[in-house]
Amino acid sequence: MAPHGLKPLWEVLGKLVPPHPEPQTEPHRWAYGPMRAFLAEAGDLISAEKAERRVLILENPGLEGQSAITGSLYAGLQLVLPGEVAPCHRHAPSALRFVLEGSGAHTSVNGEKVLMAPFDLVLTPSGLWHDHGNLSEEPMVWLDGLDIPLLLSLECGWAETYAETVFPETRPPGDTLARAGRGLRPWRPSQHDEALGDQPLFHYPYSEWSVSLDAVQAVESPDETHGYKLEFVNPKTGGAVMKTISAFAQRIPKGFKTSVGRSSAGTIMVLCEGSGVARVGKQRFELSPRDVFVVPSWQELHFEADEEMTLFGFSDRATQEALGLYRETN
Ligand code: 1HN
Repeated sequence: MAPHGLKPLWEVLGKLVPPHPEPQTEPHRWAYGPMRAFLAEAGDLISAEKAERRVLILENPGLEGQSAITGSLYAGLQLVLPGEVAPCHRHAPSALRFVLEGSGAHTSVNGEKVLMAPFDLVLTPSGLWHDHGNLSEEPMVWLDGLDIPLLLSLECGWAETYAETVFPETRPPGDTLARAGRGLRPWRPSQHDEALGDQPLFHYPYSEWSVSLDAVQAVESPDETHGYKLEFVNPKTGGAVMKTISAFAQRIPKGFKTSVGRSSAGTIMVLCEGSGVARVGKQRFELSPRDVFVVPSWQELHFEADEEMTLFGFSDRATQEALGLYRETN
């Protein structure tokens, strides 16, 4: 049969439709120090402009050769040195940046510069023009998260480069946050706002999201499974920050041990501040600030905070929710 393009289902049925998720994705932790050293070496070898994006891919050991950190998501560590530009392009995949080091470099989204500081979340949603630049004096390092493996599986991606290196400035820096952040929106959306579709906000600064965590922590006792956990939302839809990717902030108080939880969303997490242990399936990760780790779908996760832990995470939960597939237990 094989030469005729036919295969017996009964030999693979159990693998195709397992009773619960059986991800190829493995629990894994990338310690920041070694990653940063390799990235610095890349900085000596190639410019951001020549590379187009100077990035080290965080490839999951269970997904070798796939440039994927989970079945549906890609992650990479990007370096933009002082004075550099990463040229303008746009593409079907949606991207988020989570800043790990440096202050004052920018991503420009459709000509609006977002000035970045440590632990800021910045979005470049599907189809919007974006370039990066660093007019500060320090190297800038961030974690990129994109839905590339998802789009590859759908075989629906596309990309274009812009005719110039940098998109012309359309709005002053900080404009997106002023117009669509802090619970406000324009009474009458401008043409510019409309060009952004369902994505009015690109910037979720740490100076704002950490205050929200502090506030809930001050009045509530921690959830057994999650400690304190807040989801970043798109103010226009009230839903996940992007159509395919969800993002959240989490706090585990000093000395707290969470009970075991699991969800169907493959999740990438970053420890921002504090220290402690994340147990993911059979793995035990001792975490230092800026370490990245992955929690594959349906793997048990729990935390033990030695010092108060502040974490950031993103996942394909938005995709799964949109398709009615998301599940969690605790
Ligand atoms: C991309 O556009 C960026 O804009 C980073 O910084 C990583 C990986 C694959 C495809 C596009 C960026 C990317 C990417």
